[in-house]
Amino acid sequence: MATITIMDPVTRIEGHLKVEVTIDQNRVTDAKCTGTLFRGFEKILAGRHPWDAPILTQRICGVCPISHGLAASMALDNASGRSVPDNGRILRNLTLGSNYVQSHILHFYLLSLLDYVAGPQTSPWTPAYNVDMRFPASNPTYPIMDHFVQAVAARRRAHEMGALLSGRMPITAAIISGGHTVVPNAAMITKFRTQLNLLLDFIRNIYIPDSIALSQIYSDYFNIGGGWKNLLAYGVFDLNASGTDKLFHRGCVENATKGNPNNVFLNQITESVTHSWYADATNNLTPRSGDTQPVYPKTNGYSWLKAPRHQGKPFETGALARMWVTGDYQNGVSVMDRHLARAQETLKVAEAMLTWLDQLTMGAPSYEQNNLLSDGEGIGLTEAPRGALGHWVKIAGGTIAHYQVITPTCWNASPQDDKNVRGPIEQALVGTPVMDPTQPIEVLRVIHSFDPCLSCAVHVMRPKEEPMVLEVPAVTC
Ligand code: NFE
Repeated sequence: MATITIMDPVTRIEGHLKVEVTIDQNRVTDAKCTGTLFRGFEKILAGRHPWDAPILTQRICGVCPISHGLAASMALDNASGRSVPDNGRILRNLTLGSNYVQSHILHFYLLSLLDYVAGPQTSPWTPAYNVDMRFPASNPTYPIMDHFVQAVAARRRAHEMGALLSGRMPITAAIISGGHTVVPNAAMITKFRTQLNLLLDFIRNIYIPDSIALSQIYSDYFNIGGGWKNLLAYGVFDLNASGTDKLFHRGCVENATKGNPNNVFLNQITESVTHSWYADATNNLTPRSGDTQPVYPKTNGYSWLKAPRHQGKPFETGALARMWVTGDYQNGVSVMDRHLARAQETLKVAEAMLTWLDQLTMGAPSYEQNNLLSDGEGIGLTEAPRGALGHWVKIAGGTIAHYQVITPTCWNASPQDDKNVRGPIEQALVGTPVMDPTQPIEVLRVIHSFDPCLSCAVHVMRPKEEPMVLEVPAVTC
């Protein structure tokens, strides 16, 4: 007899996700992903000064704020026709690269590994499911728990590198429309290079071997969690001023097709709200004309996430999609392929950062001054660590008239669309074997392989209590 298991909240992700799976004869037969909070940043931005967008949208999430600051800045660059000097482009890449490295290390060691290794029976490793833990925790020749602790230090190092170039992390005021506010100097670059080399040691000698060891011990997970196998990337890390050359390319593939990817058609990206708590009048709009009109409760609605589609189809985004579209990794689409592609991407980005450091020009500007924008429209497309990220802005009379954000997790954790087609994580869960429905560790492994961040996808909540008024006392100096 089929049983329904509800995981609410799913832990060791960012933000609030509820997943409901139907399990029949020890196999998942249906799945529903629910984003349980309303984000509302599109509403917050309306009427604000355009230059507020890179600052405010970074508050969407503390894990990938750099990507939001960059996407907002790129949208404003695009709207104003502003160009970014080479130093600005490279500093943006280095800041984002630092954020990628910290995010991927965080994901593998702190958010995912404990699905495979029984950690010490103490907080923060407990409570936890305790089935099918094949990765030995205390093997003297392979001290995975030592690596876990080293990963915390490595992640801090990556944050410190970002802070060297862009001020306090994780959220920075340094990435703005027109470039980057920092003028590089030799001391800064030397310190950054020293930290990066230490980080590269960790990635090459610890993270990559750990990801390979995991994939060998759990090789069955190359056949679990594939889903639709449609992959999409906007591309990221501009290598020239026009952005036509990128470290990771733009493109998409269907059913894990190898070879040259297809084009991404921006006017064929739409968001279905049939199963989302938004007004049906806004169904299947492109983000250029999309709207954020909450309707709760709603018949057939089960998530605060909309359902983004390209040419009407669901697409997975993330490190595997980037690596696949660029031709760096085309082994397959599965739980273990996501982990391996993410680890290999971390190395590729860190190695590229070393070369970018050499391309900075001391004393050259990082920012192009330009007139204040009063009317215009722009799109900022980049890649956050978790995948394709887009910001769409319209400006009228000097303020933001319209703003829409589609995050990677909105693509990945989307609910069903108007044709009742499941989102990527939902589909990846179908067919997953579950040994013990009371401890569905296999379900958790599939979900975690996408590295979901529901903070990015949904954010603002209204507590039941009365509004709280905070008075900030005057400061006398
Ligand atoms: Ni909150 Fe984010 C990333 C973005 S995921 S972490 O990476 O954009 O939706």
